[in-house]
This record gives sequence, structure tokens and C-alpha cells, in this order.
Amino acid sequence: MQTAPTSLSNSVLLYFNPEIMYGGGNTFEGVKTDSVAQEDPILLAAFEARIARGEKIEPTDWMPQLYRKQLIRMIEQHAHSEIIGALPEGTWITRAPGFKRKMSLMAKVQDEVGHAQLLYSAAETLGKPREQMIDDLINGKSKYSNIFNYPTFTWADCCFISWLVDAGAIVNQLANAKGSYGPYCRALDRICAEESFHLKYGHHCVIYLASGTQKQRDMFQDALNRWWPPMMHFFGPSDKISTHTEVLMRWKVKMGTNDDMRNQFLDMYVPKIWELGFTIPDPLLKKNSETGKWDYTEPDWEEFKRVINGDGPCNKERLEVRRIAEERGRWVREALKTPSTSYVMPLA
Ligand code: FAQ
Repeated sequence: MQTAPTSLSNSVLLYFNPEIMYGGGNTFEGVKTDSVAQEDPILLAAFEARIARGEKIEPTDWMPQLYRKQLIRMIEQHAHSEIIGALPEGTWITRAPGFKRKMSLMAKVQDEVGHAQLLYSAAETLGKPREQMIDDLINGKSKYSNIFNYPTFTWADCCFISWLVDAGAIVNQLANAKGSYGPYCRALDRICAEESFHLKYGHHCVIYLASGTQKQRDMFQDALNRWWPPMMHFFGPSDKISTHTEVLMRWKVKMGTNDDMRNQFLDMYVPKIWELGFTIPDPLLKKNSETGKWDYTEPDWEEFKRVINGDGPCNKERLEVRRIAEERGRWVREALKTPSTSYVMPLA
């Protein structure tokens, strides 16, 4: 039986032990099991009792390998989503309409990158080095959110992201901030505070378009038509086919199922979109008075699978941009690692 890690340094060391190594993007070669059968039943029961009491699990506490593995997978993917998520809007900073919009968008994009840093730190507490997470992203081994693999052709696309993608992220993350893993929850608390501001900014941008000229309204309607299907995918596959929901909910990492989150988003934002006079491109979308849930056209899960597995419209471009950024920043990281390096005044 595997012994329980008793301290963070122990758990970090475990990472480098090929026998019991975990991590490695989506594959997690080190954890040989997807069950808890090999865990000490007494430790496991105590761990689950703590979660049931609503206690936070901290990095130095004992945890089942499967909990560690699932957390690394999910937090790492979330971190990648923030850093890649900065790209579709980032390209609009220079083209944002007016100085105030440019300043706000620049601040928002910086926040998203900051969220990635918080999340990488949270994932690192579980023992997977940041460098390896970045490598796994660039090599296409780790996933990141489907939605950032679509192009932002117009300013309205950018407004859609700032309002509705941020809204979706908040629905999911406000719930999960009440989850069980301390470092992730604390990162989510801070992220949600900033995302709420992004949401207000995005809503302001969309109201401006909605109350503008016909051309501006058409531009947002066109964005809504293109972004609605990936937005429905954003909350993850339907509960019928989700693989990880059950275990993540049992351990209070996820505080709602994918369908719950999708439904909550529809509840909160469909009325607001309709209020602005836009049409959601789904003829079946309506609140079912019997179930109290939204009926909608089943999202195209084949497209979703293709996109999250690397074959979306912008996957290659997004990863290439990250690869170049990584390469260009290498000298900074090297310099930081070498305390003896002397400061050289730049020539220009
Ligand atoms: N995209 O079994 P499930 C943001 C994968 S942050 C790509 O249901 P789970 C901020 C999943 O990984 C957005 N892949 O998975 C921002 C799994 O594959 P694997 C990100 C997805 O974990 C705003 C497989 O499908 N948010 O937007 C997606 O239980 C604006 C089976 O799925 C988070 O990461 C997807 N949408 O539930 C930034 C929040 N959905 O790993 C810039 C934390 C599923 O077995 C601008 N994460 N997959 O190979 C979560 O809440 C969960 O991980 C879910 C997925 C709900 C995303």
C-alpha cells in the first residue's frame, strides 16, 4: 500500500519517484489507478469525514492519490484556460474602440494572466512543477477551455467574451470556491472578485452596441450566433457523458454538475440577452415550467471533442503563440535562477 504523504516536501519528492509519480498532463502516468482501492481505509474515511464536515484540505494534509490527480488535472487545465483565454481578447487591445476601452481591456487581459499565475501556484502545491505544466500545455498534452479556440473576428466577439464567457466562468467558479481544496478555493475567491468586474465591463460594452446603430447591433448578433454553440460546450459534456463529475462532486471539488452550471448560466443570462433584443440561435431554447430547467438543442458533442482534442479553428495558433512566448521569456527565467548574474544597463 502506498504511504500517505505527510508534508508538502514529501509530496513533491513523490513526484520525482518514478514508482509513484503522478501528473503529466491528462495522462498522469504516475498514478496507476483510477480508484481508491489501494488507499488506507482509515485515512480515507477520516479524509472523507473532513470533507463532509466542510473542512478545507491543505497541501500538507493526507489525501488519496486520486484526489491529488484529479485536482492537478482540473486546476492545471483551468490555469491553461486563463493564459490561453487572454489571447483572443489580447489581439483586440490595439484595436479597441477608444482610449478608455483600450485601458479597460488591457487591465482585463492582465488580470486573466494573473489568474493563471494564481492557479499554477495552487496546482504546484500538489507537487507538479510549473515548468512541466507549461510543457504539457505547449506539447498539446493538457487540455484548456474549448471556447478559446475560436477566432475573434470583430470587436463584438471580444464583447461576447468579456460579458458572457466571464459570466459562465463566474457561475462555475463561485460555486467551486466553496469546495474542499484550500489553495484552489482561495485562488477562486480572488479570481471571482476580478471576474465580476470583467463581467460589468463586458455588459457595458454589449449595452453600448445594443443601443447603437443597426450595424453595431448586427455585429453583436453575428457574434452571438457564432459563440453560442461553444458557450453551451463551455460547461463541459452533459452529465450523461461526463467522466469526472461523480468523483469530483463526492470530494467537493466540483460543487455542481456540468448541466447544473449550464442551467444556472441560462437562468441568469438568457433573460438579459433577450432584454437587449437579441436572438439566441437555438429555436428549442425555453424554460420548461414543469422541470424548472431550460430545454435546448443538444450541443454538438462531436465538435466539442474535436476542439478539445486539438482540432478547433485556432488551436494550433494559440499553442504556437504560447510556445513563442515561452521561448522569448527563457532568458528572464534563466537570469532569475542565476543570482551571480550582474545587471547590465540596456543600450536602448
Ligand atoms: N473545454 O468529465 P468532464 C475562464 C474535458 S476559465 C475543454 O465533465 P470535468 C476565464 C475534461 O477536461 C475557463 N475541455 O470534466 C476567462 C475531460 O477531459 P480529460 C475554464 C473540457 O473536469 C474568461 C473531458 O472533457 N474553467 O473562462 C471542457 O469534470 C474570459 C470530460 O469532461 C475551468 O477550468 C471544456 N469546456 O468538468 C479567461 C473551471 N469541459 O481531462 C479569459 C474549472 C470538459 O479527462 C477570458 N474546471 N472538458 O482529458 C471545471 O469546472 C471542470 O473541469 C469542467 C469540466 C466543468 C470544465
